[in-house]
Amino acid sequence: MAGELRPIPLRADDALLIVDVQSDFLPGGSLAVPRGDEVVAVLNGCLQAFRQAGLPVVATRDWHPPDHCSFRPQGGPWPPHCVAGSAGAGFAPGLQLPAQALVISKATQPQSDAYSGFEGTALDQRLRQAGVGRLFVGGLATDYCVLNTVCDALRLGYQTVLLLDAIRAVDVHAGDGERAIARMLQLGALAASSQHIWAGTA
Ligand code: VGL
Ligand code: ZN
Repeated sequence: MAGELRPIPLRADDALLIVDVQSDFLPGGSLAVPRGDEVVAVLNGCLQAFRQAGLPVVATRDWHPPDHCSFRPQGGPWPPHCVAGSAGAGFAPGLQLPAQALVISKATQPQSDAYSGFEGTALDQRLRQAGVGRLFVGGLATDYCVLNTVCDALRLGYQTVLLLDAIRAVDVHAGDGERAIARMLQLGALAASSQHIWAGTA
């Protein structure tokens, strides 16, 4: 993929979208994503480039009530995780989110889950208000919330750059992460490495 090797100059309509980089999804957390902690340093590099370019940053977070339908005691598939206001729901320690970052909480109601940051939130509206046309996406987990967020972004007409070094998969079934990446690229996401983001003007 030659496109991965070219530097990508940031544009005035770019935003960085960080998906669910929360303590419960890191090793030691209640729904740990293998090597999930490795995205923090990579995303900090991206945050620096976006800060330098004066471009917006959005962070989504899973923000569940204690009796959320996705939790095993309620018959859902997951161990309880990211309960609103709990330590595990906090952004990863070390993630250098700017004070002005837009935080989008999702899946906040007991009876419905939402893997996409666009589902049941004002994310699309807020991005349009800010004149955002292209999204650089990283975070957790590749095969759930990153996949669903990227699919919605593409459907809603955003150019979408998937930062391959800034995502990690749960891999409930071996290969889930790789299949999710293939699906996102097939739908039109562009693959890139955080190293190719260039904060200079085009
Ligand atoms: C996620 C499973 C359950 C995610 C959220 O952020 O990818 N995965 N809730
Ligand atoms: Zn969840």
